[in-house]
Amino acid sequence: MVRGGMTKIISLLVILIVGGLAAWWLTPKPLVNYGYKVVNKIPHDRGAFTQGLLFHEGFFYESTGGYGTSSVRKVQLEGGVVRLRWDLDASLFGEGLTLWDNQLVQITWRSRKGFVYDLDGLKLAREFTYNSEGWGLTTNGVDLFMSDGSDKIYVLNPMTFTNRRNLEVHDSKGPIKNLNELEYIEGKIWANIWQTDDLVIINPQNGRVEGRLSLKGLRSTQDTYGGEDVLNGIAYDADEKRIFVTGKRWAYIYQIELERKSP
Ligand SMILES: [Ca+2]
Repeated sequence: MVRGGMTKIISLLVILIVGGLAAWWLTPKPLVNYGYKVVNKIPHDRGAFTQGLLFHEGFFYESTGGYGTSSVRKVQLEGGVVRLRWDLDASLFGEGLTLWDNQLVQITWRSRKGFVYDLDGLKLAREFTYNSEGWGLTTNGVDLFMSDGSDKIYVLNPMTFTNRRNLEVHDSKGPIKNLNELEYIEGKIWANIWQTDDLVIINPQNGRVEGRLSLKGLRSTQDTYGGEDVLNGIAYDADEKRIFVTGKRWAYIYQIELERKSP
């Protein structure tokens, strides 16, 4: 009898613990709000209408937009000197940029045309097409993630550029639209929200926004900027865990550290 009673109690405890863990696991975690601290700033070409930014082995690689001003660039960290530059045809508007298998992949805004460059010398290796506007681009090394200004992130095969699945980016209040430049950082997708000072941190499995970073005040501390010259451009140095952000025609690329605000 005693043994039977103990078994029942243990069973009940196991059910309670497993149930509690399941409930905890399934309940959406509250969104974490972050502020920032500037720890370094690097000069940035005021002619660069930044649409894509990444960091690799001591250099930034940058895609710039505008008709007649679109390019892909290799930019030195020290002093922000542009070391290599490939200009796009004036009919094309450069957008997101990522590095996959030692090649740079660049998309364009409305022409549904993308380009692959050899990292060495920024030589054009091949072109590809896709079926949406192109805004931001990043990778986790397995998939490409592409935004188009909506709340969707297209998950693409990096070799064929065909669609594997879509993420619908949302928080507890609904869809998050205007997703722009992207960066894959420590298992999450970071995205600029066009025309705002906010970045969102997205779960790449389900599209849920898990964090929001306000960069309010970052650009007002520097030169004045035109209406289009919004925050855009996130790069991550995975080796030294450095986060860099900039904007279109901004005077600086900022290295920042996050400060958790709430909860
Ligand atoms: Ca980026």
